[in-house]
Amino acid sequence: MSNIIPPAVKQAVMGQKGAKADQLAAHTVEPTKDSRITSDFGTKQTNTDDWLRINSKDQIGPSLLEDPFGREKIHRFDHERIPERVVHARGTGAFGTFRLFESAEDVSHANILTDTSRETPVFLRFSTVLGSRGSADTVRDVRGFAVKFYTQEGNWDIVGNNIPVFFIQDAIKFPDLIHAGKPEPHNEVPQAQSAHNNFWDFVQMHSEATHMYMWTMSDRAIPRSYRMMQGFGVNTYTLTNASGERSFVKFHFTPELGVHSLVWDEALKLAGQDPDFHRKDLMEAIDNGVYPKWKFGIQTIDESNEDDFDFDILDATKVWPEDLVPIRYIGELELNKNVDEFFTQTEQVAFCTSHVVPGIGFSDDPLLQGRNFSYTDTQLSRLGTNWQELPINKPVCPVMNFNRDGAMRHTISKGKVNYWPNRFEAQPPATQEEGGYVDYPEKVIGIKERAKSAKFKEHFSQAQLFFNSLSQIEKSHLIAAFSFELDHCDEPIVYERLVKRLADIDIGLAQSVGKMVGGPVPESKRQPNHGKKAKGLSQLEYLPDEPTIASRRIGIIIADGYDPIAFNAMYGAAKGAKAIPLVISTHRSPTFADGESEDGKGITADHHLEGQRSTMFDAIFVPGGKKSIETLSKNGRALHYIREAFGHLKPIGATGEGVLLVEKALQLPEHVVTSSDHEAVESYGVVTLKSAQPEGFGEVMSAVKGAKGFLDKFAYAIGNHRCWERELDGLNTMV
Ligand code: HDD
Repeated sequence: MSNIIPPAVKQAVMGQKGAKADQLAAHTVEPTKDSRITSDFGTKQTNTDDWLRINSKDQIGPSLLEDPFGREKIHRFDHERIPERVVHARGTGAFGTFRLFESAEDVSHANILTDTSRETPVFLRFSTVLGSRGSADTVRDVRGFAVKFYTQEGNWDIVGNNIPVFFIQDAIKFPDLIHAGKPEPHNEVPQAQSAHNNFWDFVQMHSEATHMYMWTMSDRAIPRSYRMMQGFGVNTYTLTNASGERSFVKFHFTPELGVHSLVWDEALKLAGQDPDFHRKDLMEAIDNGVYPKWKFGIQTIDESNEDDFDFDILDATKVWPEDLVPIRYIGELELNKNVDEFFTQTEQVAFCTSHVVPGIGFSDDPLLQGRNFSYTDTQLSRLGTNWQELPINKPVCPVMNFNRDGAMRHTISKGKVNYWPNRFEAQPPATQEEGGYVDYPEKVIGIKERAKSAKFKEHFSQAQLFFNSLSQIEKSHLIAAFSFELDHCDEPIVYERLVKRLADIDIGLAQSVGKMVGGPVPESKRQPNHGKKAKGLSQLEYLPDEPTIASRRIGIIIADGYDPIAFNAMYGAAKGAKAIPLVISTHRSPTFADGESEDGKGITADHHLEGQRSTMFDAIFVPGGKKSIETLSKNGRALHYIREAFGHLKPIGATGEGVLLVEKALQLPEHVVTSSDHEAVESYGVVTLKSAQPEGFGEVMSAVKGAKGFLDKFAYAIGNHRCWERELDGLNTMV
């Protein structure tokens, strides 16, 4: 049964590769040199700058209402905006491909989960939750991870997040949660953050939110890149195999590049310095051919084992610990094409949890059940009826039914009848053999009531599990995040209650936060911390499959008189390793190398020091050159660049006189930044080579441990993302 595709579908999707691309192409216009501006009704226009008016000699006269072109242009502009998403308004998306490398036919008959020869086109939209459409990318928030699979049997949407659990167990509470998190009603403050009284008031009173806010206060909520986050379906879905057996399932996406975050000070600064940081990062990587990839995995539980756990497997505030239910990786998702137009693709894409295909179904997870209503409903107010016909939302397989009419209907449906059954037997529903969706015959006996089962009432065990599983660094970031957020709450009842609540998780946590935010510091725990840990919760467990610096941004800081040998070695090697070297000079008019006279060509820097700050780079490199370093040593911004990058735990490389600049900027005790004349030395993520002889450099940048050349050592430091030892030893105070 698993491979039965209705003949009509088969025909329409032959040559599936690119089926979505072909469909979109049919709706895409691209102006050519010969294109001319026309009105919306097609008439070519000669002047789109002056409204038609009656002027007298040298004097402007009244504009004429008669002008159809003027009216049309203003009218179209007046109506450009559609309502932004009520949550997840800020986002960005890209196209890609899903490939299956292992069939999951033992648990599902869905073709997308069984046919390893297929490539399924996808669209993925990332988002923040609380901010409005124009808010900053790097705020502390959950990130949305919504995937639309354009399968041959219809669209399948996984509308997930980068955190595996949720704040509430029942969809009916969603409006309260979001009202509490969004700007407060009396003054519309604050934008795009949970650091305010209402949010913490609400989650404190809803103890089921405890586990989730432990995650949002962790570094997961300030990702370095959308490309470096996990994706989770969060809810429990079901799979049914060809024999009709059903299992429960959770969906996972694990990034090839590892899971990495910004540091908080950097995230705060980036929100102002480059509010589009994450969307630009995604586009830049795809444009550079470093396609983001995720392994796709499933955790499954046989229906007969539903009650075997001390938590309810339908409760979205709980993870299924990997030690109990291992993840089985069966596929890969790659993003490989940026959108052509933001509005018609990223803004108009509409995801619905209710979009499933045969072999995949829902569970009784009370959050999922409510979501299945909400998403289709919200698209009506956001996009209007017939939103499914928009090119980005249209399935690649045929859509045939008797749903008709409504505003903006595009499809022209031929035929004498628009109902079933009909005398022509036209368009009957599909049989199971033809690929029709068959609902699982679930037996349900129960009492109609507004209540949930007993296991849903336990709220702290997994919050403790998460906290216990974090590394020391992650725990200290979590404490700092709570301290920041509660400092923004000015009503003592809010922060005092929340600190008390933290004693339900861990007394040390409650005391550390309590001391920072004020009010009585709890003296004893309210719940014993069970002390257990689990696999897969600390993000430091997720390192890249292959150590790599691909797509990492390296800022190379120079001024006139820079050392061209060191510069070229770094620039070429970084390009070779698919990293992104960017030249930052004191100015963007040409910068001249040591020995190059001003009538030479010089190089044009990508940016000057004031234009892009250290926050926008993963690593900083300073080549030598006597004159260049003399200039940079007197430049406060250059010194700040290095100090700030060090404070944000980023790798710093320097050669020749560049080492002196780094020493001057950091003023660290001697043992911290060591350097040698003859070989590359790495200390606390600072890699130096004083002599800067070409042989000390090496030629390529490979992020593998143990290599000797300067470039390798620097690449290894970059591949490790950040130097946590600096923070552990208290050296990172200079931000
Ligand atoms: Fe939701 C959007 C993820 C619970 C109601 N949600 C939305 C998006 C994501 C999520 C990623 C953005 C989709 C896009 O990019 O267009 N939502 C989640 C997750 C949840 C969750 C992982 C918990 C498991 N959501 C949730 C509940 C409700 C909603 C319980 C309502 C009962 N969500 C919506 C919505 C949105 C939305 C109002 C706004 C825009 C949209 O749907 O298309 O319907």
